[in-house]
Amino acid sequence: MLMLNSRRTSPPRTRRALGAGLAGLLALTGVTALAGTADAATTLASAAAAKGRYFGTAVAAGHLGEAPYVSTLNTEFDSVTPENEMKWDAVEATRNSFNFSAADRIVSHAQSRGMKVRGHTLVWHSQLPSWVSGLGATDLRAAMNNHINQVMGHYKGKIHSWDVVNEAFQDGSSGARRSSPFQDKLGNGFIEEAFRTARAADPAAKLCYNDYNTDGINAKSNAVYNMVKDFKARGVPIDCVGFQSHFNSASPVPADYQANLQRFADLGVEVQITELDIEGSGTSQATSYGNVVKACLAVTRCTGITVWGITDKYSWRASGTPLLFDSNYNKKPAYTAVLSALGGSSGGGDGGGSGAACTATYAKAEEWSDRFNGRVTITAGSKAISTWSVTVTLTPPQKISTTWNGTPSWDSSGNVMTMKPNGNGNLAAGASTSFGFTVMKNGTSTPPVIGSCTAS
Ligand code: 9MR
Repeated sequence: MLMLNSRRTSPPRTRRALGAGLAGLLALTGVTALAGTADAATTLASAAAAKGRYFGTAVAAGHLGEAPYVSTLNTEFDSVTPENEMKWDAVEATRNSFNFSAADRIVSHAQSRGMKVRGHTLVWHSQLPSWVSGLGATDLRAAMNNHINQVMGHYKGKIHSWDVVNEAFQDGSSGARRSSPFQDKLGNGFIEEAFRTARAADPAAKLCYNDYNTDGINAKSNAVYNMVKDFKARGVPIDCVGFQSHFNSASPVPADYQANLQRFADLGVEVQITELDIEGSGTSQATSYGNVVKACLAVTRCTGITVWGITDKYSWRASGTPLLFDSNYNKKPAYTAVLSALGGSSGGGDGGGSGAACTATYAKAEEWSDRFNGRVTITAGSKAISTWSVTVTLTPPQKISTTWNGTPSWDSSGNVMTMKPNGNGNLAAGASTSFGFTVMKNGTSTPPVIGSCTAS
């Protein structure tokens, strides 16, 4: 017997006549599954935390108004790195005139949810305003130190690790420094100076050197290794080395990845995987992701992993699919591999399932011009369950007018509904139940994102 449920908690929902819900209910027969979103029993962040690590992602402030983006961020990650918003051109486009508005949005989002923040990045040859490149040595030194002081000062106490200097070494076999205004005008000492200034600006923040193509043992990573060794020997403040870990078929995960992380860790610095993405798809991508996570877990001083974005649709690799969630925020096999390598358990979908507490699958039912019905089917895993909980995230300005066969509650944004049983919590192993709802489109037909199914 289906039970109609029009109970609402804050904020108030649009109310519709009972008839709309009944019509939708009837239409729920013969539905077509749109997006399989069966979910993990736990999340990347909680699985990583159980291993003493953080699991982060690059975030763009411009996407923080997109409900599924935010929902995935809030559910799965416990550290964020502003993808571009803290770079020199973003915060100090004009000399000594600082604009922190976009970066502040990310930091306050993270702080209000207890997430850590990585600072990226203070001294880098790229995304550098032309006024900086045009300065003479004396002025450039003053500008660099002022930039570090102002930016670190603004975020003092809020950043767990700063990429103080980014990408200062050349690719290839030379092991030489990269030509940049800093290198060319201030000489080799600019990195040391930046780190000393940074230590004084926020003594609590960990100070990292960050680079790419340093993931395996090679000429470039040897050069960075020698610099870190020298810094440690001379007491130049450095706490961590970031390994960006941008991989593709031409630059796969190196066989000596773990050994390379370990040799840096043995110098007495933390190692962090800072910008992970792996071009590809399916099983091979998943295997590579799993190997990266296993390498980090095998190195005691590898303290966290950050992927360089949440969803493939916003990756800097415009035509690639290098991330853990596809363009519709569905979990990819790579997600399942990462969660599994972290010791988490998948709720099904892309390759998981055995022993899962429950899975949740979304299907769209009847659609009208102004609304559509959705159904979520909950299936118990290999054990009987007595209750379940699933989140349904809408894209604003959508609203839900009616629900049935569940007990809804709402978050403060009004976009995320948590559905719990309404007399249908007891399921034998492998048994299913479903709940339904009517979405008022308000101009947007985007399907809702179904979050983690948890059960007990
Ligand atoms: O993902 C970033 C992209 O949106 C920017 O256009 C690009 C500009 O240089 O920077 C990207 O992020 C880079 C990061 O800051 C440093 N390491 C390499 C990253 C990918 O290019």
